[in-house]
Amino acid sequence: MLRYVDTGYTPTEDDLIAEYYIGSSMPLEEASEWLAAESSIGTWTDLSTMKERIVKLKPHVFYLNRDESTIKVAYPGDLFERGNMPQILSSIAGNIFGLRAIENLRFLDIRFPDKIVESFKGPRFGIQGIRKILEVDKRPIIGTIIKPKLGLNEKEHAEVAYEAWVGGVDIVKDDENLSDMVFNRFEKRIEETLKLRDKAEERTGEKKIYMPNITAETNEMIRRAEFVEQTGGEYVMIDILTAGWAALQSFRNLDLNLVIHAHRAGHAAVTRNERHGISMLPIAKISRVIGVDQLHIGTFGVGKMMGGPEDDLRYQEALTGELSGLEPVFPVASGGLHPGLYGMLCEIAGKDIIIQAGGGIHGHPGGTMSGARAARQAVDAIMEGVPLAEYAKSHRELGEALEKWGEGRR
Ligand code: CAP
Ligand code: MG
Repeated sequence: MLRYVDTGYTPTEDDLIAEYYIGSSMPLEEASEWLAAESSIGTWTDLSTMKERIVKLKPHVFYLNRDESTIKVAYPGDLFERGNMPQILSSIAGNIFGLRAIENLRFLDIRFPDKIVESFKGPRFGIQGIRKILEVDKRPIIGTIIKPKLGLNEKEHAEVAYEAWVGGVDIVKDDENLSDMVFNRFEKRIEETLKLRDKAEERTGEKKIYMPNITAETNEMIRRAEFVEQTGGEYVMIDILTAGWAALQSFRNLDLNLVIHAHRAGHAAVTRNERHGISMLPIAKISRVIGVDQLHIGTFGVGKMMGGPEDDLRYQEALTGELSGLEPVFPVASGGLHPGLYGMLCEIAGKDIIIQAGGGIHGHPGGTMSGARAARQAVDAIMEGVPLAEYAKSHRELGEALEKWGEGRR
């Protein structure tokens, strides 16, 4: 029987390395053999069809940590089709999740070899490209999600966006479940909202961005993106996990002149259980390799959604650290944020982030425009190094926000 565990093996630069947690009643070595075979060239028994040439393609389980029950597998690059993310994931994150020999399996991390990364597009704009479009150098980018999530008609949606822009936010985005609805048609919403974006730019003298959610069946998604581009939009948003990796790749491969904002709705179905599924870390790297420009990674433990600061800092590093020379992806913090949390957030995550708040802007006692002012004032206070409570004494809207929601401190 072919053996895959070989702790004396040194991975080459052409190997793809995947790290897993294995929960099995079998000894770790034995479970690793099952995993390595099923994710590459083998199956549950030896084969009469196996050839010496094929054996050269076998992966090596070169690292085993018995205390933590984790392993690292080096897969020869030729096991993977270039530029085909579904094929890569069908191998290293496919059947192995259903093996009877392994009750729990978590795909923890990935290292792509340069040759595979080069076969994908990677981010077209990245942090620098986005800062250039927005003409915002150093401060965090301020965003809002139109709320309620669903229900506003096209004109109401555009008006709420306008108030947010005029109040001081840079970016307005659709919610992840808003697409082409009976009460809010996609094309009309884009037209109305971009019209008011132009008006907001004129009124404020600042660059303003609208991120329409184009998530749909792939060809329809492409058609919607083209409509956005023709109507003068510069950005689109895609729910990358519900749309799927192939759809995202098809979209990115078109090389449209549109920034891609990636929403990760549904990720927790695979990321949440610490003993099973796929960690957000490989999801962040895969998204970057395919080529999103912005990605939701969580609120570093200060907002409404799961995820603590240590984890989110690792996802941030996956988006912005060295990865085969790819542009860094802008990390997006969103979910339950309000101006009173911005200080704590920037202390943890720094200022190279996009901070989004839906409820934390449209729930302001003075309405959306006041909420946007409060958000901008909080960011100004952070940039000037003034404590939020201090700044609020001379900035009414921030004061009202702090009064309603309080200030989070570390
Ligand atoms: C935020 C948000 C985002 C979440 C998703 C929402 O709204 O638009 O979808 O941030 O979580 O609907 O909850 P609020 P994550 O500001 O009103 O909470 O970013 O962690 O993927
Ligand atoms: Mg949302």
